[in-house]
Amino acid sequence: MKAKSAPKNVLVSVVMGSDSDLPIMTETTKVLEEFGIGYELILTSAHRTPLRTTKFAASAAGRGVKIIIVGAGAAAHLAGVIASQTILPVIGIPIDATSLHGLDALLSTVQMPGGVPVASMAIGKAGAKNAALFAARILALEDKGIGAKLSTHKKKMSRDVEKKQVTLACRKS
Ligand code: RP5
Repeated sequence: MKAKSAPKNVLVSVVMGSDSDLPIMTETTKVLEEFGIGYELILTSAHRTPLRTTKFAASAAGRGVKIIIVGAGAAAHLAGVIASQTILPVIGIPIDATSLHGLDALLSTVQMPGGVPVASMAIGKAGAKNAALFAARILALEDKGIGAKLSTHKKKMSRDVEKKQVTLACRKS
């Protein structure tokens, strides 16, 4: 875990339960980088390092973090455990890490008891990407620069589909 205070520009904590989650969580960090949103990477586990997890969750808001993104697989309690110890918005990414292909992690992440919200994304890479975009949408409420980047991103997606349509049409003829 990082030192007591996060660097000034860190708005998002990107947390994962194991370094084996990194290939998926890279989808999150790629988008945060694209949007110029400062983040920190935190490795902690609800089950293997419960005290470290508590220390992180309890200190995040005080260090200036605004949003916590959490990826975990297996019986994925990490996002919920963190959400139970902070009032920051927590976005969970279920990761496919067992023979249940992420369904275990999805249910553990999404089926939170009333009173402790976790915004659960889809399993795997799409969820990891969307977690960063969701964080950007929250930050855009108070940051016009990020809002402008989101609008540009949306338009680009639309243009890309149009281009693919042209490519498909050419292939057919
Ligand atoms: C969870 O268990 C982690 O988030 C990871 O997805 C899964 C497996 O971890 P490793 O056994 O690969 O370290 O805590």
